Amino acid sequence: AASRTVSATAAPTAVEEVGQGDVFDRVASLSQVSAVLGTQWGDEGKGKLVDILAKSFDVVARCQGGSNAGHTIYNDEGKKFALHLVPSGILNEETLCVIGNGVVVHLPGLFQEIHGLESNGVLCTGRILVSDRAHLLFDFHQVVDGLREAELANSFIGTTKRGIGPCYSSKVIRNGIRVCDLRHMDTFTQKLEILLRDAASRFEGFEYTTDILKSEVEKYKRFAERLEPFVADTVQVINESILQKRKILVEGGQATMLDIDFGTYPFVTSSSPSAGGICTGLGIAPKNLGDLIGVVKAYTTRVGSGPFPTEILGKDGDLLRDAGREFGTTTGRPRRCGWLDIVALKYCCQINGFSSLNLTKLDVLSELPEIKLGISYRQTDGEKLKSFPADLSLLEQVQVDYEVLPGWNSDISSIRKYTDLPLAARQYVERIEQFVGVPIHYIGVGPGRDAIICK
Ligand code: 2SA
Ligand code: GDP
Ligand code: MG
Repeated sequence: AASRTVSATAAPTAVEEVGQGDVFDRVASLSQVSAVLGTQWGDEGKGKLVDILAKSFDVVARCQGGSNAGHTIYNDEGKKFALHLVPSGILNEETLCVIGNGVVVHLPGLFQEIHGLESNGVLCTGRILVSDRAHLLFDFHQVVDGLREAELANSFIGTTKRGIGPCYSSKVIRNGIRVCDLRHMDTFTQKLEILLRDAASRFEGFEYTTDILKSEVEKYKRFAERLEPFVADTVQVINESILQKRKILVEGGQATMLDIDFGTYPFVTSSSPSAGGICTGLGIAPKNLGDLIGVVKAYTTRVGSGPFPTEILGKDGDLLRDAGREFGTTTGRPRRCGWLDIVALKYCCQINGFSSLNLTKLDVLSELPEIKLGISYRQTDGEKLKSFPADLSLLEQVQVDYEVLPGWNSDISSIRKYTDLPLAARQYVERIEQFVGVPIHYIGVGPGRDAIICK
């Protein structure tokens, strides 16, 4: 492919009132229970949209995942916050933040995050609730995550090593420890001993002694006390809020292509980042779900291993990574970059039934002379695939058909009205809408809170 020049985007600026009226009008009309979900392989910019929408919601809730998530948001002064477990509504003082039953909670990480926020003037106590049904993720889960990855050698998944898979494994095999277990330290100790012994018998490199158990239990006795004011029956809180007509925004972590069922298994995370995870991870009945907003990056990134049909390898991929500052929010890993994959996006829209989309990082494409959309997959014999394949050996070999669109060659980061976007940028947006059949209501043109266009 021809080499392209792309440059870094402007740093976020403070909120400008100009042009924001449209955003607030649109946001105010969202359903009582709405959700923001990732549509690709994560890092689409979910955190930014949740932070913007939070102003119009009473509650922001996470339903799955854990501190593998990295959601980057900026306050009005342009100060950056990277959130992992704390919902992205936390910068809006009026918002109650809920960590639902479907989330796996690493308490040392949660307290560190809360400390970081509070030392930056963001009040957390009394504003964050943690489900008593959520599973606890221990340091040993993180060790096991690393040992499993090492054991996989060249076929490693590329996890964040935050212990996510091992913790959900405990949950599903039914020997996990939940937040409510912190109220019974005797049974907590017995349960933890079983988990640690189990890990030691499975992994040669895993050390277990009674002293290790004792010190972990002592640590958790202190955590239990600290956590108590945050613990709640969030299923009750959420459903009571629904009855009281309070507005609830669900914040997805990761994305559908990393979903344990729908993603590129086994190169996925261990939870359900798609629509189903909202119901199972918070106890919200399907009939109460309203607007589901899918967040789509204007190109694709993926961090970790696994097939990526529209990946741009070499120098051009590096240029896109630099322009979009595509490095992991949690691990700092460089993200793999590629063109927008319409086949995967259509599959994702089918699964989630989005009411609208937020196209993000359109500004990052500004200096490309031409932009490609991956519109269909062909097998090696030339036959077109009808849907996104389950079989990775097939997916790894597909040839992608591209539609090539002209670039717009101008900086769009300060544009706030859809009609002010260059024609080629609007054509790109509208072509995506045509392909997927879901309207794009929001367009991101920069990382700052104000850098959003309503369509
Ligand atoms: P895990 O740790 O078991 O959930 O990893 C399994 C796969 O899921 C991917 N995954 C992610 N992909 C993108 N972003 C994520 N969050 C961080 C971020 C990632 C980071 O915001 O940048 O900092 O590296 C995230 N979390 C999990 C992971 O890469 C594996 O492919
Ligand atoms: P999330 O995990 O989906 O919340 O996304 P991340 O925070 O991991 O990664 C998205 C990155 O893109 C963050 O650094 C955001 O600040 C940034 N970002 C979000 N929207 C835009 C946008 O429209 N333009 C640009 N240039 N950056 C954006
Ligand atoms: Mg992220």
